[in-house]
Amino acid sequence: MTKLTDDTAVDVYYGVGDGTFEAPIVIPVLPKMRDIAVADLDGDGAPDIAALAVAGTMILYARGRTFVADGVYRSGRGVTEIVAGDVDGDGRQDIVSSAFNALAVLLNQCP
Ligand SMILES: [Ca+2]
Ligand SMILES: [Ca+2]
Repeated sequence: MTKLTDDTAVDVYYGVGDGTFEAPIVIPVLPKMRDIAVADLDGDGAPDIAALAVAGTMILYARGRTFVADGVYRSGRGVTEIVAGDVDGDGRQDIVSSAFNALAVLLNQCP
């Protein structure tokens, strides 16, 4: 489970299994973050994070109980929201973000 703390970090709360959560893991992201999407982007079964910020979309892959950044992709001016879904029907989760007057589509190329 994730929650935006401010515009520079994402908090991840792992569930204990009884309706409560462990202390959050704080993950620094690009400044002026606007939205996040959670999906398994590399197909390993663990949910990853795509964080949309003014400077672009930052991909963070889950590795155990931490997240590893793997690049920033341009997303357009005036970004607002981001979602994950299989846009091209190949079985891999893609990313779509909205900006002032455009959509950015990141087609997942993970093998
Ligand atoms: Ca994953
Ligand atoms: Ca896809």
